[in-house]
Amino acid sequence: MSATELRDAILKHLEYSQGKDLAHASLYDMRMALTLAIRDKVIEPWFRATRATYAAQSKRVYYLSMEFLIGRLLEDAIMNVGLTESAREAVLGLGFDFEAVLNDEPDAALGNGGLGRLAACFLDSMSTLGCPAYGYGIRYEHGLFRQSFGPDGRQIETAEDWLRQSHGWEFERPEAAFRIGFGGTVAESGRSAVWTPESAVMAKAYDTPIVGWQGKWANTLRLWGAEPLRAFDLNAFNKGDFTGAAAPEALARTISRVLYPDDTTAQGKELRLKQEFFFTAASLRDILRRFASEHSDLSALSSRVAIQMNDTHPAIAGPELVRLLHDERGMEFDKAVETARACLGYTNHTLMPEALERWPETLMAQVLPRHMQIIERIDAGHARQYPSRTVSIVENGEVKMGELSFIMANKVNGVSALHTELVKDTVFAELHALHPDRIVNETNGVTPRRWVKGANPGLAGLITETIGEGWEDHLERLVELEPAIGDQGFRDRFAAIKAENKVALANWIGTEMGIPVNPDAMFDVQIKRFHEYKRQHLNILETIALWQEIRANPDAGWAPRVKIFGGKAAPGYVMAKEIIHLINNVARIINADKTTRELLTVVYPPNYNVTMAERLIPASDLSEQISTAGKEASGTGNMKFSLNGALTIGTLDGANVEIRDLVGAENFFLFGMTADEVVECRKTPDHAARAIAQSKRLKAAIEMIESGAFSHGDKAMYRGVTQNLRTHDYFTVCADFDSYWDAQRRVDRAWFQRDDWTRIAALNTARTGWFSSDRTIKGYMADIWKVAPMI
Ligand code: Z15
Repeated sequence: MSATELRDAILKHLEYSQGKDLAHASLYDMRMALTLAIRDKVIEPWFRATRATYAAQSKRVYYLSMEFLIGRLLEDAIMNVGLTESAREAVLGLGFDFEAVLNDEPDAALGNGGLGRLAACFLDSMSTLGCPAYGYGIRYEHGLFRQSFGPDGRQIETAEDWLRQSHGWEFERPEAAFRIGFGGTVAESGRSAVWTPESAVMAKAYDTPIVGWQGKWANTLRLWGAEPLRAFDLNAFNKGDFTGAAAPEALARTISRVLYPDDTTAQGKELRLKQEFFFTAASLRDILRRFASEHSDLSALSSRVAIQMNDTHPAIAGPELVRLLHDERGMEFDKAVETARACLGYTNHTLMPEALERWPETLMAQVLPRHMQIIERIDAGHARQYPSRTVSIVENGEVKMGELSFIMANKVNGVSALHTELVKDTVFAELHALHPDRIVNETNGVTPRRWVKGANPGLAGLITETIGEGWEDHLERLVELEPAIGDQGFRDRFAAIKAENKVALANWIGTEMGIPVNPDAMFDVQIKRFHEYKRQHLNILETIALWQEIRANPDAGWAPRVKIFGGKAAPGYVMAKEIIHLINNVARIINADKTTRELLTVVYPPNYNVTMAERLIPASDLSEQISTAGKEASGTGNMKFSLNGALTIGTLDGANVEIRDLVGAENFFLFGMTADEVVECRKTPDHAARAIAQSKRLKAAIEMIESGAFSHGDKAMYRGVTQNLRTHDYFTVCADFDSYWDAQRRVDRAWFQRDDWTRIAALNTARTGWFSSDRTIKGYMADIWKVAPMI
């Protein structure tokens, strides 16, 4: 499509979809008109893909996820249908700034962090590979909260409102609606049971087409919105009860109202359980309806249907599918369990006990009485089949969703090599011994379309010039860059692109935050959710220690640094919020110190999201991946940084291990204890006190916080953080501090060998093509789903 044709399409949508002429079009009108014109281009491959799948009666993948952290869609879609140049020209020709039009789109923030972003990268890769697939989730009215900082530096949360404007990408499907019940009673009737729910809502489908690279294939993301069975109680209204008349509506809509803002911590809230059942049950009904339109023999279900449970959030899929097959379709119970298991896969994303979902048996029995019975029967069946087993699904009055998912899945996967081994050795050791072929590894990946080509067009251009076209969907080809890295000319180009990205980021920080930053300084970046295990406090302690040393010894050859933080804390996570507060106040004090101004700046832009990540990562020199070993299941930000030519300082945790193997140990700043050593260390009750006593820098940094230096003299302000470090320090910040400090000084030294730094940065890009989510999805297709690509 030429720029003129696209221009005509935009004008048509301006007029007929937005009801505006060009003279009166707002930025929003232009963005919507462009969105609809691009959406039109996606329809053709979307229909083609759907028809091809039906014609071949192919097995389909159903990816069930509570979260899809998509970000913006427009730029990505334009890139995938190959219209970037035409779109820029057309929009410019109509008198609008192309970047401003793209920036007008709100992020679709229907997720918290890594798990949700992974689901979004998987959608992109499934469409790129021609894997017939549906993403299923919830159409939250409010995505992840917006973060701002109060004048004192505390996190403030406000409701996010992405659906205030029309969405543009989605199609409402009023005909695809299912009634989803809750509560009520169960009546035995012969061999099965009849569940009569006490209340019910409608799940209505909203479809967004997800187009793959070069528009060869498109899949559907189907999100469910909750609606009342009857919108309005006219009787109540006629009696003058206006609030009561609208009550059924408000109640039903609550279910899809808001994303729970917790990442890697489970909140045992009834509404959350209802959300989980709501979208899982609607999706299963949709899947069975689609199957029944093509086949009649339900025992063949698993040859046509692969359902992936993204964490335990959709774990009720096991019992619900058994209920649908047994209670509602008359399949014998054990066969229903077998059939369901043959369809289901379960991805585990964490070993941390606080993230593993458990529901009180009483709550489960109250919200889903029939499912509770089925769960107990599954549990008893497993016990009968494996008499030696000691694990069970229901234990101490709780339903353990991890065990349920494991037992109801035919494959269970971890998300990095290390994590998968730990899954086998720790949380699921006994179940692994009983089912030794069930656990497989699928190391996470990221889509290179969004995270390299879209976010870093300069680097993408250099890659294409050097190794030719076609690397975007064959990212392993990045190794072909390696010979070029020996050329001074290539390295200079690589360095110049990084420098340009840094200037752009420095300008953005200047305008957004009013903080001047030197684009020639090292950009040292830690962006991720705030959690103690991710150890942002280790980073800020090192920052304080560094500041002190620079003041004491200004000419010791410090590498000038800009420390950049980004990320949100769950609103109820007191310790994480205290760390945010601390970082903001350390930044305030350090940035005001004129004597260190040239060498150290701390910036923490509020409201980190996918769009901000796209801005920060291409401009980063150093990637902070400093979690306590054994705690970060994989990490995916770590992969984005490496691909964009940042060097990593990190622990042997999650996918860091695989990154280091690929880029070479000599090109990775390793520090800290291993996962085994962390476990050992905790056996010494005063490990933290000992570490503090042994490290004058750590001691001084903690004491400085305790002196009130960052809290206007208030010595108690950060006691939550400092006391925890001194007495408990489960995440071994203190024990790893000196090792981290030393690694940072190795980073300083490396920074001054600038050409060698560039060489290593380019090696990071060249050697990490394996982290494309295309490789990950090929693994899922071959090992778990047994689905063949259609293109
Ligand atoms: C989440 O974002 C992750 C794990 C969870 O259990 C929950 Cl509830 C949310 C993250 C992991 O922390 C991260 O290491 C991993 O890369 C990501 O999932 C995707 O697998």
